[in-house]
Amino acid sequence: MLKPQSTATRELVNLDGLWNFAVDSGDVEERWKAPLANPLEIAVPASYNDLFTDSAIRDHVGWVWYQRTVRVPRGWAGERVFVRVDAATHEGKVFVNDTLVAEHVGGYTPFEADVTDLVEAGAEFWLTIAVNNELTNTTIPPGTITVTEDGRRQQKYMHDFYNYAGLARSVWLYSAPAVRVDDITVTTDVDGETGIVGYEIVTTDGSAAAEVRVRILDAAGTQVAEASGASGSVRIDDVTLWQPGAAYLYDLVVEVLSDGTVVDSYSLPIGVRTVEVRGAEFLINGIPFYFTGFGKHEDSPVRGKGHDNAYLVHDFQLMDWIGANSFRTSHYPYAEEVMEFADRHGIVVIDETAAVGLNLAMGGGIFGGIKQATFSPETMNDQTRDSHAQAIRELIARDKNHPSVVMWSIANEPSSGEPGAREYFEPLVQLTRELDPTRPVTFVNVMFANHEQDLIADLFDVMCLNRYYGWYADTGDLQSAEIHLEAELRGWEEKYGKPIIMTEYGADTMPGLHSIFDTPWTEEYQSAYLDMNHRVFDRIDAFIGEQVWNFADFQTSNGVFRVDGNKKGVFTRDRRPKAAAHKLRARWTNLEK
Ligand code: BDP
Repeated sequence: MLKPQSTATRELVNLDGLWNFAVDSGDVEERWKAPLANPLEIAVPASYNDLFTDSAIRDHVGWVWYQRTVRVPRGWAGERVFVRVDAATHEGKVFVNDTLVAEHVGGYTPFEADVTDLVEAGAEFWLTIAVNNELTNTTIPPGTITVTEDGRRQQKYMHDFYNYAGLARSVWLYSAPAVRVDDITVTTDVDGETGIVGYEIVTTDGSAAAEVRVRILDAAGTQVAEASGASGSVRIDDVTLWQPGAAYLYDLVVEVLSDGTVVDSYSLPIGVRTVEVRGAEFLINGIPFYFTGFGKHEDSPVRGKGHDNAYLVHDFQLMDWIGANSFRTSHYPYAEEVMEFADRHGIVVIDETAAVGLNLAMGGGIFGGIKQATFSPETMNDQTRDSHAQAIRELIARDKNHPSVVMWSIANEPSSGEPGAREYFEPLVQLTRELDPTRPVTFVNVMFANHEQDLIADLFDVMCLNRYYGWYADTGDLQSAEIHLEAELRGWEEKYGKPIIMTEYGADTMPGLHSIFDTPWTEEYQSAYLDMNHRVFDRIDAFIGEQVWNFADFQTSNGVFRVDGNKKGVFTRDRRPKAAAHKLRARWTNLEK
């Protein structure tokens, strides 16, 4: 799915700003048909939860309403007009005046509607977006809604981060010609000094009367290749590769011509690079790559998951400062601006779906809840898997052309040692490979499904493990933790012989708390914990990467287990370094792998 852009044939209006807002109380029917009564004002983009002082809004389970007027630019007569929502978490309905124009389930991927027939160039219309935050056993991520004794609906979920909701990314109005580029898929390869760019263009012109022309421009804007036809491949002599830490982007300019005139043009930044898993190595452009960096979150004070370009720039600056060359989009697809930034700055991304919390074993075990089978007709079932398949389709459709994305992660910490896991995952792995045969596929394995218990790891290319020896196990005893961690990693290495990445390891740390002993929560303990992990990683040959949990402290669901959120950040929630940040910087800026 193409991100809207302004080109010679397309125009773009950003609809961010202050909108009217109301929580659905169930007492007004067809709310979109009139201006919201007594609305609040709300910022878009932002999660709505932390903006207001009313806990009834923060804890609301169900629909909320966003509304504003939009004027269609007067020059758009004769063009197709679209409303595009970058994300509505977790379900969205879009209304133009009285008409429902789009519905979408899945909180972290975009959707759009062609509203041409309902609007007029130069005139205003009412745009209403209803957003629902409910998670059930058939949504991705899953959750359950319970009703308290006094009748309040409560949302429960099996993931750690707070269930922020609303319009956390931009909303757009854009114009495009009727005959236009609808989709582009690019794959790249390298032959000596020559780059090979394979492309497939889908146009809206069913009759295929229009011609397609493709040109590649280098970073200076000089044309280096051209071709015609909706699919094919072109060669770039003396290619400059996209490399980790040394990004280089070409522009793939796609033009649709009708009777020799350009009727649409779209320009896609592309990077030429290869990715391959060979033995226990992860090769980017044929060179073994060692991942350093973090599992991140889209999370900041007040905005919740609201995309913010200031945090975007600052977070990447901090990653650069600390020597991180990569991150995982734990635990959902991030804003497209983040992916484009990674492309431009040579940061490597493991791109994850929102399939987090497919795990009822953990809830039953640790938190004392009722033990339920994760995979069963009443819990994660065929419908859950259908939603999961859709989440994979939409992630790949959106992110397939980003050179920074080197691997798909289709789930975080599912209950992969439970009966039914293999039946659930096998078709999803197959689907991912069909949709994108060029990138390795992984899932992120939970501590309770080690190499002896896990039932699905062999389906994947890279073993991504989350391990908390010294935190959730062997708490405060780093000597035992070191022995147990090494024993397990050797077990994985011997059993599968595939590359291993530690995608999560971390210790909650209260900034300012100190001790001369191995005392959990102190800044010294976080550093000692990381050192212990690193000693072990450096002893394992199949080890190809380390991503600390987490880049920054982040907000979690209500409950007694966290004090104001998860404190495993190497940076605080407002991005100040804890002592461990300096430790990591010393390691990662000197790492020879
Ligand atoms: C892992 C999860 C992650 C949590 C982390 C933790 O993947 O989302 O935040 O543990 O407990 O299980 O800190």
